[in-house]
Amino acid sequence: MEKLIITAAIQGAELSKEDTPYLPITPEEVSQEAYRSWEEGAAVIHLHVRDKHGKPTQSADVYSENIAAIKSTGCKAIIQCSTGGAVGMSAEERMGPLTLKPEYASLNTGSINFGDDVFINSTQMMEKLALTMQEYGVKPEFETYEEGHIHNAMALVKKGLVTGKLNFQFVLGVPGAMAPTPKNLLLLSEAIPSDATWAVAGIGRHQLVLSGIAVLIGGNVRVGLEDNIYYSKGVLAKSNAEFVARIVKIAKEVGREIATPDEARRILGIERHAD
Ligand code: KMH
Ligand code: ZN
Repeated sequence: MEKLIITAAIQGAELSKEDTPYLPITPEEVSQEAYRSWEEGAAVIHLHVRDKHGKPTQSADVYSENIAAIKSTGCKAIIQCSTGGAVGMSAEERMGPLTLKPEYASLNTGSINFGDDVFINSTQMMEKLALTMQEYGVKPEFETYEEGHIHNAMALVKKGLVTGKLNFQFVLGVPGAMAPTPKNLLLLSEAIPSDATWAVAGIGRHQLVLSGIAVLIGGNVRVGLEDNIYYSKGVLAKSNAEFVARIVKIAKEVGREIATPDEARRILGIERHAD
């Protein structure tokens, strides 16, 4: 089994301090959370950012400010910029951080109901984002919320818009999309090409169970406040680092080693960009 790649999704775009006071919002808070998550064993930071009012933004300037703050802490994790942004943003808006040429970015490969909203990822949007990533030398991670999204991702590959190693993130448990069950996770992990990598991001309390399964069967894991704010029933996590530390503990118990950022680059086929 390959070493375990842990991604920390430290903020997201759909929550606020009202949901949890521990959500990092400012560049200072974001950088501290990224640093602590990396220190505990996260190889990848899935990054969203907020403007001065705490509103989600895809502004390249704000991403740049947050990335500089993260780097200034000494955090060496791979930074994966979101191109999902927040529900309702256009493809143009969402591609903002790509101009910074990050090493890694999320690429959502299908539309879903997202709670009371609709998260739109039309073929045209997916192709535009994939092409822009290709032009900027950014490795995409396919964000898939149900099985049809794997086919959409493979259509991008067939069109030559995504090349090289394929990496999938199965986001399970969004209200409106695929249920966060072990059976569904197995189904998805068997539906992708055998040389692709996969990770699972379970929403809410399902984060822990699905992460545990991934650790055992060779998948990778995404944890963090973007997907789950509770460490245990009724107990808010005080930091993303708590979730990372728990996965490291589980992995160690079952003999799965943790990938460093450089090892994750090799496994995921990511080209290192200069700091
Ligand atoms: N905020 C969600 C609607 C991504 O980062 O690529 C989309 C999202 C996915 O968070
Ligand atoms: Zn996200």
